[in-house]
Amino acid sequence: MQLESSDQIRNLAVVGHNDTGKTTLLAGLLYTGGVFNRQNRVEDGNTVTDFDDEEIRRGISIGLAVCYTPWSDGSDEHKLNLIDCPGSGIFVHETSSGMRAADAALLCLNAASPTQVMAEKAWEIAAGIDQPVMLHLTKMDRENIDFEGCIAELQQNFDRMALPVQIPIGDGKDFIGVVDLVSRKAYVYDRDGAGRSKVSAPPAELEGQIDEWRGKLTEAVAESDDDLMEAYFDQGDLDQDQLVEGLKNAIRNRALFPVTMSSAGHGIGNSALLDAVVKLLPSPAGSRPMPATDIGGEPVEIERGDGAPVSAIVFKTLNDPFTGRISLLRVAAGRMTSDTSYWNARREGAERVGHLMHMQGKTGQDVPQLVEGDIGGVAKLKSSVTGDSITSRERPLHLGFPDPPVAAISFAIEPKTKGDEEKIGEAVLRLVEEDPSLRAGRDPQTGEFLLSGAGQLHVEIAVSKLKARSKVEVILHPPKVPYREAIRRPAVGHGRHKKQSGGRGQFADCTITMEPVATPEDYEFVDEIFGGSIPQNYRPAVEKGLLEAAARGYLAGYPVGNFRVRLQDGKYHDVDSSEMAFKVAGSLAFKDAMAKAAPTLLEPVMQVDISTTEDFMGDIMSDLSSRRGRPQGMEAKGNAQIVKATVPMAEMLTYAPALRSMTQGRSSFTMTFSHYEEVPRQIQEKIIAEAKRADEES
Ligand SMILES: Nc1nc2c(ncn2[C@@H]2O[C@H](COP(=O)(O)OP(=O)(O)O)[C@@H](O)[C@H]2O)c(=O)[nH]1
Ligand SMILES: [Mg+2]
Repeated sequence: MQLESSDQIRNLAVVGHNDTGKTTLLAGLLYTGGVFNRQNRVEDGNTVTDFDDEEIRRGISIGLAVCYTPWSDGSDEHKLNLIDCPGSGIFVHETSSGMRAADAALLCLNAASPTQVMAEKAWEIAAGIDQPVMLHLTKMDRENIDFEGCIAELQQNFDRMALPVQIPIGDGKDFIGVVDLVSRKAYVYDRDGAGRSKVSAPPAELEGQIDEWRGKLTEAVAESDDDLMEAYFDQGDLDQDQLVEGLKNAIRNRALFPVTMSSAGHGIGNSALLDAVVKLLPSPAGSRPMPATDIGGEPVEIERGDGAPVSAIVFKTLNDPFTGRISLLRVAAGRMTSDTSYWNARREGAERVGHLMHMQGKTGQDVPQLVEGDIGGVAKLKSSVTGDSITSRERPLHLGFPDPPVAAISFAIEPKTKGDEEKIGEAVLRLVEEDPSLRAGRDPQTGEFLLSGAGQLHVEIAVSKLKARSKVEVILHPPKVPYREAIRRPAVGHGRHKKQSGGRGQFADCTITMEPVATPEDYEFVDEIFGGSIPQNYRPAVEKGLLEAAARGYLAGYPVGNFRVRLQDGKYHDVDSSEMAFKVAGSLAFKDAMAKAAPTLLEPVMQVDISTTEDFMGDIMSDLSSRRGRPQGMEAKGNAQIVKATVPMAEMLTYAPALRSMTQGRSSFTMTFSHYEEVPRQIQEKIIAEAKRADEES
């Protein structure tokens, strides 16, 4: 569709918990808006926004997806860009990315049970970026829905100023439509799913309710603005224009949160919702500019309007096996045109934008331009990835974008077929590009290829995608813990390598002292040889042999790290000594010293921050202590409590699912490496015994 100005656009992030009916609602709105001539269903796997194979197979939204519908308010045609955001906590980065690209959030809440974790998270994200929110009650066709109770719950959970702008007509199976409180019109629907209504006068028996709710709305609007307050006192009411304009402003300023409702499964409420979005929610031009910093990192306000320099954020990268790579863009300022060269400030390079598209899920329709505020896609960008800004070369800047969360769980991945290692690396790289909250890389110590994400399901889905797209199958297992070995006291070690077998023999002899130093990373080699008991050119060979032995470990095969070596004495032979012989002597001296230096095992200890609520605190603390955790204190942050603790990594490998089931998904955690610490005696013995067994088996 052709667009002239950003007043015609509404950008809406559709957010809320899993299973509230968001994807169904969007499919319904596209039907109502005339994009499709039928209601597509999640069950049939044909919705526009759940297009990924994994989404269809699992019946849940995993990645954000965009679609749009035209909608007219009677005089002007509008383009409603709708971003379907996943509703499970582990994909919260997708949700915050989608919200960043929108000007308002449509927070969907199951009318039968409106309090849900992901709704709370989305609410917090909206508050953090100062974004207007429309609350939307879904599945209004369900039995026993208590509308007034719902509103009270929303006011308690979210904001006192959560107020209906519509009320339901009928309930349960008899829910047939809504009354728009602002226009006092009734929208009544057939249950055919098309979602286009007959607009009529409201049923007489609802008049009392309408007056009551409209009164509350009017009062709240008056309360949000001093001038309106004055008018309200003078007139005893607000006139229609005052109410509409005041309501729009209050919504934009987050002083009021309008509540709408639907039964998308039957198309009831669709057209009323589209009307409300167009009438009440801000267009890009009426929204605050997207946050930005200049290339020096200083905050700047972007210029908007006619002739403004172009800036756009890449908020998602799709990698479809058939359509290839598509970057989703939100234009923050200016008018972006096809076949134009722009600039990527982070890469400091030109970025050629080919065909711009309006997107319905993964399908694009070529358009010559994207006007300011619009959302669209572009194929095959050369270098820009999710989170990058595309701007004019003259006015480079960075648009604000959420950082991916720290990964909560890691798995080691291994190809089922030997030799697929390289293929995996390539394919994983593409996945990370699509989903920046996945991390991948080789652990330098254990050599394992690690794939990390926000939760087990997150990593499992990545593995399914690898299989489906790149035809590589991998095995997942918990990562190896990178233990280290260390010494606790100084010791002298002697190494002598002597072999006489026919011709030329081998001879080397050295004496070293090993002593512990504070941190595992520290290592020092001190040459204390006076005179020539070992000639200069052989001394590095001693060090080399010793270091190779240290890397192989002494107790259980883990590298030894926290020591200083003094090379003190030795012997050599004019003919039989060689570098090789001194390397062997060095490794023998190392082993000799280790045996006397009270060797021990060290384990990585993680700093763990758990965000939870008061009621789960007791369970979390006692579980942490069973994991050898040490509490470091607590901190209140809004409604949440942050529990801080240090816990050995070995005890945290399966923490994500444990925490989820312990707290019904109402907690999250982050984990970063803190320091190395000695493993308790008994556990050491087990690890050493296990290493011996593995060694014998191999
Ligand atoms: N009764 C009823 N069920 C619905 C309605 N909308 C969606 N559903 C069902 O709720 C389930 C979840 O829907 P979906 O759109 O995938 O929710 P999402 O996870 O929020 O995207 C599906 O089985 C839908 O068929 C509705 O209006 N009424
Ligand atoms: Mg969905």
